[in-house]
Amino acid sequence: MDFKELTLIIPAKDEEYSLPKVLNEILRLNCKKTIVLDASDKKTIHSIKNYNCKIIKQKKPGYGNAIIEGVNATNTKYLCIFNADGSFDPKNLKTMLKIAIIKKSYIFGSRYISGGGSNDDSLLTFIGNKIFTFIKCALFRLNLSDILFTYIMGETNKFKKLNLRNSDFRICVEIPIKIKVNNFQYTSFPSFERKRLGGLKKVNEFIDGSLILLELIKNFFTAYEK
Ligand SMILES: Nc1nc2c(ncn2[C@@H]2O[C@H](COP(=O)(O)OP(=O)(O)OP(=O)(O)O)[C@@H](O)[C@H]2O)c(=O)[nH]1
Ligand SMILES: [Mg+2]
Repeated sequence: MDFKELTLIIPAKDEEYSLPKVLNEILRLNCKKTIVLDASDKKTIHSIKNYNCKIIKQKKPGYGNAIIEGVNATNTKYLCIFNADGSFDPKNLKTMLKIAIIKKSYIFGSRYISGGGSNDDSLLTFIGNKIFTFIKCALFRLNLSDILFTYIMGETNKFKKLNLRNSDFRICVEIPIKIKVNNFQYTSFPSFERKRLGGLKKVNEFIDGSLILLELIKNFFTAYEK
């Protein structure tokens, strides 16, 4: 198995306290690393000037656009969405890649299966994550235990075929629904969510939570496939 065939897409906005530590941790991994930076963010780019990574300044704002632009710029066979805040444990990457290759499937890191967990969940996010995952899996018959973690690895050409459109955090629900609609294989892998290393979270539980819920309902009626 060759890490050279993997690109980590690292979306980052105001992560000057976390991203250098994240890069230190993954420095020795022989995969490509593409940082997709919010265009207004000057501090993060300064904080990583000594690291040799590909940096893309996103053209359109929002987390979703960062993922879309990162996917479009990737030319390795596999890619993985990898947060810049330290919450994703890189020790999972090797096994995730192995499974992606053997099963030809997308891998979803999951906090809520045996072997996974979280240091970062509050009671609110724990309950919210459970409810959203339940609603989504019931509505779309998806067999996933954690839809909002977004530690997702898969084949780059299959990501490109999803034709992702959401500019913000709603892309977290668009990805698995479209994987299901396209009949692509997917599976879960236990992962432990660590606390962010520094800086502030960008997700607002109420605003983004409501948007995600509305997106789920909208998709139930319009479904991307119809
Ligand atoms: N390029 C880019 N990255 C973003 C944007 N919004 C969020 N991110 C990054 O996306 C990742 C996920 O955002 P977080 O703020 O960690 O969201 P979260 O995991 O719900 O929040 P925490 O619980 O604090 O970790 C982080 O690496 C952010 O820096 C954006 O608009 N543009
Ligand atoms: Mg985070």
